[in-house]
Amino acid sequence: MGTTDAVSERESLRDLAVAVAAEAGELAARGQEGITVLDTKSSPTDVVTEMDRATEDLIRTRLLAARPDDAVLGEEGDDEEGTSGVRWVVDPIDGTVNYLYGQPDWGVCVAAEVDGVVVAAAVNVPGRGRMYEAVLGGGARRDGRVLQAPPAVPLERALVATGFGYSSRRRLRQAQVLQGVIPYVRDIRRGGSAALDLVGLAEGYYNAYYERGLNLWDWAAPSLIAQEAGVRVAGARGGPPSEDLVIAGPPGLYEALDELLAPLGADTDG
Ligand code: LIP
Repeated sequence: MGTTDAVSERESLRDLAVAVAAEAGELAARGQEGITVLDTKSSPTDVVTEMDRATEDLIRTRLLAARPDDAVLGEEGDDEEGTSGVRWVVDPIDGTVNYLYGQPDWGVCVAAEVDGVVVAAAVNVPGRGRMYEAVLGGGARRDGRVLQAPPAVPLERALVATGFGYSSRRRLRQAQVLQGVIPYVRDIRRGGSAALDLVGLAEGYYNAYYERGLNLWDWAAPSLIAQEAGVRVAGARGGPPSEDLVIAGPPGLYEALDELLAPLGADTDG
């Protein structure tokens, strides 16, 4: 595929991601009041609501109606195989506990991979009236406004976002890691949504972010938006982001946070 064709495909995938994330966000927002727990997953606090499932069903229906040969990987449904080389990676409601408690900080995440590389993304945050989108090599925007993350600050002046898993064993370990971080940074924020943490770096709401235990659907879409806004998103020691660890920050600060986390074993359960 030529360069022009590739750019055109990426923009088309972005447009579809934005349209589907917008409709899904409206559905989820309408269903938030009075929502209750439908089921639990990895622990009693790892909850799923009927809106998680209904929102992902809508996203899958719209994506496959438009592009029936694509694959889909989503948090709540079965993997859908495809033949086109495009795979959609979907988190219908990232920040599920925030959503359950009636809070605004949750997001609908839709990312498109082409041959394993995320090339287009949308994160819809209905509670804040914000739509984030990005195309690989084409920049990141929030409601049409170009996003450029602030430059690195020294670690001791960095506001660092992080999150914690759902199992008590991992949370104890993450609290131990946090003891090795909190004395050396400006402060910590725990917002409850990896997606909002990562797009928050693009906005300048935070200087850096790290978390262990994320699934691909938690970070695929927001990490492209952050990267296109100038943020480095990787795993430990410059490796790929993964369930082991995601670290994000502008160049210079990513490396400083990675160096702080390395001896703490932030990418292991001890
Ligand atoms: C959430 C992540 C968050 C993490 C939570 C949870 P969910 O995803 O976005 O960063 O700290 O424990 O995993 O479950 O709301 O889709």
